Formats: sequence, C-alpha cells, structure tokens
Amino acid sequence: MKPTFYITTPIYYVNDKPHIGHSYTSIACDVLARFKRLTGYQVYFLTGTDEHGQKVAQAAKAQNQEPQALVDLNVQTYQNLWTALEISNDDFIRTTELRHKEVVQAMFAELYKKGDIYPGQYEGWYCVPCETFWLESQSEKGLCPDCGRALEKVSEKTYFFKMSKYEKPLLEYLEKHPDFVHPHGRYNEIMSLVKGGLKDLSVSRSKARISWGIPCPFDPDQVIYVWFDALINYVSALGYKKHQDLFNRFWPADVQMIGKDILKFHAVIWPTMLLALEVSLPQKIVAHGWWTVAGQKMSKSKGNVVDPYAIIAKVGVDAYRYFLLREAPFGLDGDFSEAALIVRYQADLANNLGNLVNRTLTMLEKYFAGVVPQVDFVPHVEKFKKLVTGLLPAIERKLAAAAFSQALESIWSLIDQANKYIEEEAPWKLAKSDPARLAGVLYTLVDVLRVAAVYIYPFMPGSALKIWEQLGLTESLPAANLNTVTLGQFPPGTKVQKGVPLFPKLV
Ligand code: ME8
Repeated sequence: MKPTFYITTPIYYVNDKPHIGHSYTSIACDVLARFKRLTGYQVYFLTGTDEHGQKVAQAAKAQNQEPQALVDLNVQTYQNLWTALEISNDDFIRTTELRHKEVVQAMFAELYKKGDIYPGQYEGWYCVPCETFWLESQSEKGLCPDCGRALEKVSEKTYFFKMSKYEKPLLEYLEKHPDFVHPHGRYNEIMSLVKGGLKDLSVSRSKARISWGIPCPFDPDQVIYVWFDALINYVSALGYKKHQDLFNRFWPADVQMIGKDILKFHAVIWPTMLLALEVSLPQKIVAHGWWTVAGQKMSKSKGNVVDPYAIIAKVGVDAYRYFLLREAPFGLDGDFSEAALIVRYQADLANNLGNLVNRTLTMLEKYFAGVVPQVDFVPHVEKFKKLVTGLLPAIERKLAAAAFSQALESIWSLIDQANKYIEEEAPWKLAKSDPARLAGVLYTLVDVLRVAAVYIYPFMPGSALKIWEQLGLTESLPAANLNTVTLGQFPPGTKVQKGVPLFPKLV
C-alpha cells in the first residue's frame, strides 16, 4: 500500500474570472502533488469552486442571470485555466453539486441535534463583498475592517454555531501541534486570536435576504452561511459518510493551502467545526503571501488585474509557473512585474537551463552522431554524485516547509554545476586531444540532465517532458520514482534528438 497525501486549494469564488493570485495557490499545490507522486505517494489533489452566497447572487442580478446559470458559465473559466496551467487535480468540487449539499445539510443537522447549533437573533453589520458579519466594536465608521467598504446593518433570525465551546479544545490542540499553521508567524497570529476568546458564530442567513445558498434542513426560512458551506468541501469531496473507504484513506488532509486572507476561516472556524463533529483536524494549514502589482492590490476598479493568459502568451506556461514560485518566498508577499518576469526568464530559463540542454545535445550530435556513448571513465563524477545524493532530502525538507523558491535553487545548483563543467572541461578542446574524456563528459551531461528533468517535472511539467524527449528517453517520466533516480542510469546507445529551444528568445 502506498502512503497517501491529500492536498487542497481554497475553492474559489465564481463571481469573477481567476487572476494570477488564484493561480498561485493552485500551481503551488500542483507542484506538491506532482512531487509526492514522484516519491511514491498515492495523491488526492482537490480544487474547486465556491458557488453560493450573496456575492454570486449579486453578480448574477447585475448581469440579469439566474445564479445557477452564472456559476455554470463562470466555473469554466477556472477549469479552462487549470487545464492551460497543467494543474493535475484529481477532483474538482463545486458547492452546487448534490454530493456537497447533502454533506453540508447532514453536518448542519448533526450539530443542531447535538445542541452545537442553536437558534438566536443576529444584530450587527454585514460586509457583502467579504460575506462576513462584524461586530459594532470591530468596525470603524461603519466600514469593513478587511476591505474598507461600507457595511450593511442587519437584524434577523439566525442559527449560531457554538464556537465558544471549542475555544479551549482548539487552544489545547494548537499548543500540542505547533506545526498546524505554517509559517510559524501565522501560527502565532492564530494563537493570540484564539487566546483572545472565541464567540459563537452566526451560520445561517434569512432566506428572505439571501436565497442563493444551501437550505437549512430543519428551517425552510434559513439558508446556510456560505463559509460554513464552503469549508465542508474538503470532506464532502471525499464522500464523507458515503464513501468511507475514500474518506478514511485520505482524511485528514496533509496540506490545506490558502492565501493569508482566509487564514482565520481555516485555522479557527474550520477546526472548531471539525472538533464539534468529532472529525480529525487537518495536518497542516499553509498560508502564503499576497501578490500585488506595483505595490497595489489587484482590483478591477484599478484596472491592474494581471491576466494569466497574457503572461502565458508572452513566456509560456512553464515560465509562468516557475516565476511565481521562484520570485517570492512563499509566506511573504510578492510584487508582480513583467520586467522581473523577463529577467528570470532570460537568466534562469533561457541562458541557464535552456542553454545547457542546447549545448549538450549540439555537442553530442557533433561529436558522437547524437548517440550516447558507452563510457568507463567519467571525469569529476564524484562532484555530481554528491550533489544528486543530497538533492532529494534537501528538496523534501524544503517542500515540506513550502519553501518553493529554495527548492528551485537546489535544483538549479545542479544545472549551474553542469554549465560550469562544460566551461572547465571545454569539450571542443577534448574533441581534438582526448576523445575518451570527451565521451565521459558528454555522458555525464546527459545523465545530469536526465536527473534534473525528473526534479524539474513537478515545477515545469511541459519543459521536463520536452527535455526527456530530446534526450531520447522512452520510459515514462511521470512514472519515475525519485527514490531510485540516480546518476549512471542513462542507457548508452540512446539516440538523442535536439529539438527547438525550450525557452526561445522573447519577441
Ligand atoms: O476566499 N495573491 O475565494 P477567492 C495571492 N471562496 N493569492 C491570491 C490573490 C493574490 N492577490 N488573490 C487570490 C475565497 N488569491 C473563498 C474560499 S475556501 C473553503 C473558500 C488566492 O476566490 C488565495 O489562495 O476570494 C486566496 O486565499 C484565494 O485565492 C481566495 O480566493
């Protein structure tokens, strides 16, 4: 039995199109999913869309459409982008699906039966864009503390979730699991938030005000609050209480990746819901930083939203994936600029990786008619062996800490070393003076490229497959196992096939 790995992205709102920020979380999860598959894990990678709530209802109204028609249309923009970006999710959940709604209603009813959901009267302030209720004391001048927009005053019947009852159990859990929230600074934030006290949470809305949601199973006048509904996707997708084998195999999730904006929902509300339902808590919530453009939040009104397709058209899918993960340390904010993207493209991809592939294959074609030689002496092989042996533990450690940029640096140290090797060995001179050594040098270069391609695959699947193909390798790259990939395995006699440059000059 393979060990398992369950990873989730947030489920994105479908009231608008996805931008680079949304793609960041999905790409990061995709890298982890692909890496885990390459190290022998059975992976379940979930993403999806959050389709209920007032935001969607208002967007539909503004477009003179039924909410269901709008979400059916908009969900495709997410699905199409994930296909374009080669996101390898195993499942895609939509909160309007029956499999999800059934679980939400069952959980809501279970908590009601238990007394953890109870009726009451809600009076307070509501932020429509954020779908969040605020207390008078939390808001200044009637504005939302998160987005700064005007709050609406509401007074209505509601059901509350007894979150206060789980304050102590959550605190104890957090104390025992200091890795529950990553990075550690965010864990500290959550600790102080919980220590500050948890209030009961309003988890239903009057149907008269918001009808676009999952109906409360025992009160026809109420619909379930969109966040209570949305968080449950992580277990409804596994068929909670329906497909127990799938659920037991993958739950609790290993990594729940989110942006820092929704940390409180995932590290406070979600675990208290699970504690109340007596379901295990996820292993780890990983919160990443925020992408801005020229230091500004992306927004339609500012007209600075970066369209993923424009970037793909410019530098290709893989450079896009590479840039987002290489440029900014994962927990911190990053500022997107086309100038920085181009610098990375030229330096790391075109001049470094692309050039290494191109030079190696050109020399192999020139000196050995494109056939990988049989060799018994490989100059400086120890240097490469040392690097390759240390690579897997280093990358495992870095990816476990969501340090994507550092993991890429480690892979690039191998590529740098190979480029340096060409300069040091000067194969064009060896061609005249020492053909045996030349064979050894070129063998090492294709051998290093073979290993590098497997490590690159989770980050840039398309480019890794192109390198693989140009190297003439026929076994399946996605089926490789990094635990057994080492140097010295390149089959002599393989005919390489130089193709078009991996990272062509930008026009
Ligand atoms: O919050 N930089 O959905 P959402 C980095 N439906 N990441 C960004 C980003 C940016 N500028 N903009 C968006 C919701 N993201 C809820 C989630 S989960 C049960 C429900 C990413 O469409 C980041 O992961 O607003 C953030 O947390 C998520 O998109 C929010 O997506």
